[in-house]
Parts: sequence; structure tokens; C-alpha cells
Amino acid sequence: MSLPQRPWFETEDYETYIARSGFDDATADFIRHMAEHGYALVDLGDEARGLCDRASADAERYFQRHGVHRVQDAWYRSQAIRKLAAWPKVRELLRAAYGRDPFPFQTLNFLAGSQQPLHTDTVHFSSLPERFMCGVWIALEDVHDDAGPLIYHPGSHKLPIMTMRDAGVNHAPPTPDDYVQSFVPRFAERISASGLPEHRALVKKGWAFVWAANLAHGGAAIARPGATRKSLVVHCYFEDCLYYTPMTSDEASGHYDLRVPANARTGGWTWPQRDGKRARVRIKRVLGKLVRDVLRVPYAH
Ligand SMILES: O=C(O)CCC(=O)C(=O)O
Repeated sequence: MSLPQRPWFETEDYETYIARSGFDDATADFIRHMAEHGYALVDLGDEARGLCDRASADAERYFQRHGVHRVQDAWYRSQAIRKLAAWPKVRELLRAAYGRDPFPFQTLNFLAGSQQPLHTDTVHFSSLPERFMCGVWIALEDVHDDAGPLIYHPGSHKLPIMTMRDAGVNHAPPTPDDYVQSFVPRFAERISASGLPEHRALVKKGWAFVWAANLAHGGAAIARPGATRKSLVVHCYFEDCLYYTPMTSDEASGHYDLRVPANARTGGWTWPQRDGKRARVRIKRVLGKLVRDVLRVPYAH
């Protein structure tokens, strides 16, 4: 059977897909929630809950050593983080909702709320076909309202994807400053104009909040100084796609800065390909990947 060109839950006939696939009720509910709201909550179960403290302790070493609140790709050195990133129940649900097999390509551990401005992941990581990317946000402790929870706008995944060009950046390639000065304010205006209300994710330890690539989300302000909000964000791509970085691409002129994403489940990489045909990737990207793969050092910042 050929792979879908759009995630199943983002198509108009997802009910027909659910009916013909014979999913159990929990899977069907997950797909419906993703379709209607752009996110869904999943209880990862007691075994995963048991891993949360180990995952926090493993990340803590980097927080302390570098005096930071965020570490990227700690899965390279932590079995607990890697196991949570590749949790089989999440893989099954995502495969059902998207119609393609997912793989975790990046992890981020946070000690405290990120206070990140509202954004979608489509501007940071994208794919061809589009929308085959998602975030799996795992609470490593219960999240409290004053600790800067994740904020999100249910239904915003149905809005058109906003690119840097849509945000008024007309030179290529765009820069991180363009993101801060143009994308962030324009995107906030768009979400405010949509009238979609803001929600706060008070997620319990061992639960995952899964978001669609185009769901508007960010981090609320921390109201209690010193409050922790230990979490693990897992970014996933899906099989047989081209993976690229929109910020250093120029989609309008057909230039895609292709990536070779890591695969935290296998420990290796996933080469970008489409319809079974492997893509050509800039040598700079491949060398960067090789170095990263040999060193396998998490990045604390
Ligand atoms: O955890 C947060 O506050 C936001 C995380 C986030 O936006 C992301 O990883 O894409």
C-alpha cells in the first residue's frame, strides 16, 4: 500500500480511514483528538513513569555542569531518555494517526519552563511531504500552573503554515534575527486574529502531550521564581520523507537545506528519501553528522 501524502488525521476523510482500519477505541480517540484539536494526551504508563526520575537525574548533570536549563540530545548518553524517546506506545499511536512510521530525531530536556514565544515547529523542522513531523512533550514531574507550563492554541494546526516569507522575510536564507524580529511578532498577530483561545498544559508525570507540526505552542511565563518544570521534548519525523531546515532554506525558490536526522530508536541516522529514492545531501551536512555521531555529546545551552 502506498504511503499517504498528508498525515491521515489531517485529511478530511479521517473517519473513513478510522472505520476501515479497525483500530481500538483508544487509538481512534487519539486520531480524532489530533484531527480536531492538533494535540492529544497519552498516559505512557507506570513503567515509563518509573523512568522519569532517572531521565531527570541524567539531564541534571548537564544542567549543573553548564549552569543551563536546557540540554539537547541527552539520549546519546542516557538509556532512560533514549527509552522514553522511543516509547513503543507512542510509536504505535503516531503510526496510526500519520500512516507512516515515526522516529525520534532529537530530544530536549528542560529543567524549568522554556518561556519560548509562540511558534510552530514547521518553521524549525519541516518535511516533504509537509506536516510529517510532530512533538512529543513528556512531563518528568507534575506540571504546576505557576511553573511556566506549555501553552498552546487548540485547532491552530488547521491554519495555513506560516513560512519566513509569509512573515515578510524576502531575502534568502533567513537568519535567526529574522525569526525573532519578523516571524515571532507576525505569528503572534495571526494567532490573536484567529480568535483561538490559549490553553495551558498541566500535564501529569509520565504523560505525553503530542502536538501536530503546525500547532501554535510556546512556554508561559514562570510565575514562581525557581520553580522547576522538568520535561523531555522528543521531536519526531516519519519514514520516507525529505527532512529540511526551513530557516536556512528558501522554499519559494525550491532550495531545501536537507538534513540527515539522527534516529534515537536505532542509534543511527535516517537518510532523507522520497518514494524510496534517496536524496542528495550537501557534504557539509553529512560531515557535520559524522562528527556528531562519533562524539555523541549532548549539547547544553
Ligand atoms: O517546553 C516548552 O516550553 C516549549 C517547547 C517547544 O516549544 C519545542 O520544543 O518546540
